[in-house]
Amino acid sequence: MKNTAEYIKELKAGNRRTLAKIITLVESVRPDDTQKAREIIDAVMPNTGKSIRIGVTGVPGVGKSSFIESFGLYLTKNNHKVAALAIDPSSIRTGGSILADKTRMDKLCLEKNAFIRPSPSSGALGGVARKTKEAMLICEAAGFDVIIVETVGVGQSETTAASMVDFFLVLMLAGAGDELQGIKKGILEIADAIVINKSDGDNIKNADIARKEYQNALSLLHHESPLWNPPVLTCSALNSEGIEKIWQTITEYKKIVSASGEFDKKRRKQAIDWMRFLITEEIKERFYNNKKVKEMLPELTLKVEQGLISPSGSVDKLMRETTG
Ligand SMILES: Nc1nc2c(ncn2[C@@H]2O[C@H](COP(=O)(O)OP(=O)(O)OP(=O)(O)O)[C@@H](O)[C@H]2O)c(=O)[nH]1
Ligand SMILES: [Mg+2]
Repeated sequence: MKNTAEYIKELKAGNRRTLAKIITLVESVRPDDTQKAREIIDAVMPNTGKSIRIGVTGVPGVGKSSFIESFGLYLTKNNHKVAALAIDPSSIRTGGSILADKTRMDKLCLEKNAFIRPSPSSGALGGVARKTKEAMLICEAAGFDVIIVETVGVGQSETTAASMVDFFLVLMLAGAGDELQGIKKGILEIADAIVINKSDGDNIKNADIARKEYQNALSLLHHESPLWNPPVLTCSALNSEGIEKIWQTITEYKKIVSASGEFDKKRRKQAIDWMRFLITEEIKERFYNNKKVKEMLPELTLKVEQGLISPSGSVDKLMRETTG
């Protein structure tokens, strides 16, 4: 097995096998692997951050994988190095679904300037997101300048994905007149752009109607950045139409918010939020793994259930054991 210094050297040189291997270390549950991963990430931190990080979300079937294929190919043709990562805490990724993704991204998979990594295996959102976030940093250290983080629109995964990217893209479909129904509350607020996919064939007209409706809906909302009005665009991932416009929109956004200092400010805030989140996770883990807590918790739970001790009283008891 290679030592950390060798890994770091090969990673910085852009070695893809090393990149994949290090992400495997990040995803591993073995403490010695995670320790090694942590050392590598710390060592390459100065080499990270030089990418544009793009989140892509949308309901199952909206065309996320097809979009990333099309968008990714456009970017590699324009001399970008593209990494596509995923956060998918909801499903256990079987061989089958990875295969399905790979076939949907079969051309992008073959590109030497593209790197596709399916979601770390399912688990709590926080854990899955941590691994994806670290994979992102590692890809940046390997010289990837566009990082795409895909997430399926379930649970809290969109807000988590949005909190680790610079630009958040929400893919939508043109519906049958009730476009604004069934959209998860809050999703429009965090979108930096909405893209109506499958704008092709008979669907072009509907997509255009949907575009106008969403644009109206968005104009009523308050975007996080005062300098940016999130646009609504249409595209066909299948026919690779409308893709260039999306990239232009993202680069335009980056230009505007970089000039005002917002870009860096948002990243700094994300880093601090992330640290706080990890602290909370770490404390929880240590608490529940504490020997005394493990011993006392079942009995205290029973007592709370029977009304023999108050919930806060039981917490006091447990805290005294762990924090002295
Ligand atoms: N007509 C048309 N079909 C599309 C387009 N994009 C994707 N599709 C089709 O829609 C289906 C779903 O596409 P995917 O790319 O797998 O969608 P997804 O959002 O990744 O789906 P999940 O991975 O299940 O969340 C596939 O049959 C695609 O061929 C498009 O632009 N136009
Ligand atoms: Mg997919």
